Amino acid sequence: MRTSFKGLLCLSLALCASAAMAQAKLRAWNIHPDGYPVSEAMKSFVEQVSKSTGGRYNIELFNSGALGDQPKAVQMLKSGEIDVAEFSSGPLSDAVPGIKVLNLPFLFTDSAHMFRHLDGKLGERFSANLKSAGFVVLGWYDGGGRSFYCVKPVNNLRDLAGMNIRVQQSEVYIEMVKLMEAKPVALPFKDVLVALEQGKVDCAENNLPSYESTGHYKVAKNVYVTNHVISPEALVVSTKLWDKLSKEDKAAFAEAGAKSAILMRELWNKRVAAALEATTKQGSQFVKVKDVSPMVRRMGPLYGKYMADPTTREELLTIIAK
Ligand code: BDP
Repeated sequence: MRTSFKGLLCLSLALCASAAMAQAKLRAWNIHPDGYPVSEAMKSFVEQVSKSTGGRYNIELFNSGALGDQPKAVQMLKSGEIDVAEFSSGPLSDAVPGIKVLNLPFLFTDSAHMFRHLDGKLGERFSANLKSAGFVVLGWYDGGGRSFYCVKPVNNLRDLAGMNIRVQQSEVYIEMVKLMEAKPVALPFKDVLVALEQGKVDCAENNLPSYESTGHYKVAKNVYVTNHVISPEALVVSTKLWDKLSKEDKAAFAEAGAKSAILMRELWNKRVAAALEATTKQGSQFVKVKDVSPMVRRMGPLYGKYMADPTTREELLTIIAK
């Protein structure tokens, strides 16, 4: 049988068309630069999904907040404009009040304590809350301990009073800084360095890897090590995408998410040590808080509020209990 040129062309076009139809193009949002633990873990997630679904899902990863800042991305994921993202619990909890307790100061003692809860029953409850709001959690990532850092020296809590302190766009963080008698200034992550340089804010608060990767350490050399929030982060996909996935594809996404979380946590610990070393070399001064109880006492109204709220009370009690 002889196949005409026209026939071959039709055949290859049909194959191309069906391949194009079979490959879904998705967009993933990330605030961090290439090489950061979150970025590396997301990259591994993207590769693993592609591998385990035979290339049917082509996820393009946009790093460094290229698609917008975090509060905007939270809305974009909810509406299905983006499909995958990695969020800090701060801005995420403004869209999902049921997870607000995760931002409470001095709730978790360290990341191990946090993951004991997040990898267990409580994590399932938070995931269910997130899912009903449009976010399907595929992995809990580590946001580590956040501390304050300032342009001027800080030796105790009193030194922070009256300061303009940059916080994430997140209710709990704003309330926390007010209770410290300082002034919260909610700013997008990418604007913090300039705000510190121009004196629009005196201080900010973050974990060590972000303190280093953003260059904040060049201006705010005085770190007051409070670890006031041990902050969870989450790799999420939109429920819009999730609902369209087959049972097998859901399993592939979930497995890739879980694996990426393991990788992220390993990379995180190394990065914390490297950031401490690098910023110390560059002249950052670290003053460890001697006693957190005065700060904890000031947070009283915040704890009271979440204890009184039936949507958060049970979670809070579970964490306090162990
Ligand atoms: C970093 C978090 C990132 C937040 C950022 C911030 O990983 O998700 O956007 O802090 O403070 O540690 O805005």
